[in-house]
Amino acid sequence: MQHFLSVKDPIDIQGLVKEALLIKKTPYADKHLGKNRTLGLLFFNASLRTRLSTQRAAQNLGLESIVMNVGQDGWGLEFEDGAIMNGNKAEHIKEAAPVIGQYCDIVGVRSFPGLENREEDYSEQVINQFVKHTGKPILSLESATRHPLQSLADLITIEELKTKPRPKVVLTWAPHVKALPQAVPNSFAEWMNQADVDFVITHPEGYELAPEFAGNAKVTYNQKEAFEGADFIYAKNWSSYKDYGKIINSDPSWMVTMEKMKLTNNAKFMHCLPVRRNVVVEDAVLDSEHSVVVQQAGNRVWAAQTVLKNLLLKVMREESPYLF
Ligand code: AN0
Ligand code: CP
Repeated sequence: MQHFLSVKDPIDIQGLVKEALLIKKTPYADKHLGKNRTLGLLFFNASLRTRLSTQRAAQNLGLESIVMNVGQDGWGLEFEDGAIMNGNKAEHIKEAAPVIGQYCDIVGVRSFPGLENREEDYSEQVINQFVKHTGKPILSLESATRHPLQSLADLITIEELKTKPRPKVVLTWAPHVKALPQAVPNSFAEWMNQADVDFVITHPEGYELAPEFAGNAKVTYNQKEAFEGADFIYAKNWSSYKDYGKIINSDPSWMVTMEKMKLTNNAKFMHCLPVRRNVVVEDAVLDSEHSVVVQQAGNRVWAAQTVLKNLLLKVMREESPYLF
């Protein structure tokens, strides 16, 4: 694995999940792997889980981490090639990224989409420019269109909790007060389409995900029908891809309720968090045995640790091929 940006980077996702479950059992087995190495974590947006779980994962590997809220504390960064920088952007990515690359062995980047220009967001300009100019492995901490560390943690959670070889997994759109990215559902769909699950997506009309992410998943506008016999319900809000970045429907009847959970096969309720109670999902579900959101967030450590270990091994192999 050269970088970790999408489901396409790991060679074998089932192997990665197995490795993560082993690391969860023996978290300090690789405590010396990261000696004298540094992970940089750059945040253009807020975070609780990604920031803390990735730092904890680094710590378990003996890696130092340095964290910067670049969106808040750094110089305004320019990403356009050939820009005349007479506005409010003080520094170009062409200098900033290789400078950061000299301080770090691996660099994590969180950068949400602007939700105004679909082509620009889906070109993944920000994370791709870090890939191009940093000279070090790049770890996505949620980019404009994907959140692969979340999806790996989700797959680990499904693997731990499934009660049959091929569970029914339902991704359901749910209401929200703000226009949110498609990154989490895109990524979840991309990973589920590669996993051994019966995958169904349900949302109101107009919330279709980009075809390259929805893939061959079954899609239905009938939420209740989707819930029938489900083993996992994964709720998430997203803004429209078609009418880009817009809230075209915030129908509260799409909230996940206990009544709807009764249609399922005693399903586990999943959400990447943060979640707005009684908007996305009602208290009764989050406070019930159905909810596995805390365990799911816990698995972010093992997802990050597994990916960091693989990136670190790749760096070490390249530096000293005779050692391997
Ligand atoms: C973000 C999103 O929907 O992409 C981050 C989720 C991990 N959520 C919010 O902004 C509420
Ligand atoms: N799920 C997730 O990525 O949470 P944070 O935004 O708090 O990092």
